[in-house]
Amino acid sequence: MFKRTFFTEMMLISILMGSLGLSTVVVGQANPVVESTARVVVNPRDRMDRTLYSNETFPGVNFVVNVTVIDVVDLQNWQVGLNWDPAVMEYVTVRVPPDNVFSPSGRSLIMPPPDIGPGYVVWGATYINDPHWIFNGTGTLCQAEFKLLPTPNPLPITFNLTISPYDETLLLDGNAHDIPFTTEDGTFTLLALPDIAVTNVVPSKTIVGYNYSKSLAINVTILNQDYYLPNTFNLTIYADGELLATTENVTLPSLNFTTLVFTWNITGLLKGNHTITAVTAPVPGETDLNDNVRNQTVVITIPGDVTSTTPDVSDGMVDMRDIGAICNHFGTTPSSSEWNSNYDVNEDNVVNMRDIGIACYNFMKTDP
Ligand SMILES: [Ca+2]
Ligand SMILES: [Ca+2]
Ligand SMILES: [Ca+2]
Repeated sequence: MFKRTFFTEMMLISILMGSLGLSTVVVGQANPVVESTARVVVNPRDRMDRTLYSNETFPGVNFVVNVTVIDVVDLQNWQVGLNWDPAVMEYVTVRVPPDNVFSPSGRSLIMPPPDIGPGYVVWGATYINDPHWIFNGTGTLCQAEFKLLPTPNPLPITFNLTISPYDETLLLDGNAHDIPFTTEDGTFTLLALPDIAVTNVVPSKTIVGYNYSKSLAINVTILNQDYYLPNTFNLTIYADGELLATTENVTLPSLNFTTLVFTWNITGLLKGNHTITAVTAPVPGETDLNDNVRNQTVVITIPGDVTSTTPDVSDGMVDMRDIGAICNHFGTTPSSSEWNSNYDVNEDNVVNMRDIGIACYNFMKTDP
């Protein structure tokens, strides 16, 4: 572990260097007895509610805490030890933010490499005090970054980020004397947030030759984004705003997805844009509802109109751009890496001269 003596020596060197530089600091001067009310506190950056949400703190996603000193007088050196349960979170880094307590001094900081171990980090900073400058007041000492680890514990769980006692956490004045302080540990609660999402709506084709399809297969993928718990969802599919299908009471383990297939009868649909909408009803306690709805457009157009100046987007006209695009997919089948069902105009699972012939038949026709 980081030894207090090491850091104290470093600060004495700092003071000595300051003295050699004609600092007004007198080493050994009696420390005036001041009733200190300084506090060192841990709190999450930008999260004063001290709550971490599982959908923001998946394992691998980092969060940052501030270590703040409140109402300090005559601060020139600080050292902070932080402790945590290594089964819950993992150390990433420590840093001093640009607005840290020593930034008004304009000096380069002297910072030893942090002492890092399982469930703890000890770190500190000071500066060459020449000319004399000290910090008074309230400000950020440093920031520590962690990432949350998966936990088998039932949620919610509460965990602490604890400030080490006096041998590892120090506030020192310009004469390397201790500034008394109290500490406030950080307490965090990780909540299970149920979250279901429609992640994909994939029709068998997105560009349909008018009168060539009787129905489309619609693949809808649902993901349980809840990191910890299974969720049971109901899914409703709409076609052009009309109810097409419902599926109820499908249970997904945490972080698992399923793909459900629906059939959309498109017989008699007119040319133009048509919309498939997949909606999962909120599961109990769910707050992120933006991803519960997903739309997918299907275009019904002149057979052979498969592209435009925007690749793979039809424009209601068959020209050489379309014929060339179909030719570029000539010979492809569903097992081909280049397969794109939109180029199989007649839907016989191969792009060949039949598809090119259909496009040629409709050459330079426009819609409607
Ligand atoms: Ca959701
Ligand atoms: Ca076109
Ligand atoms: Ca074909």
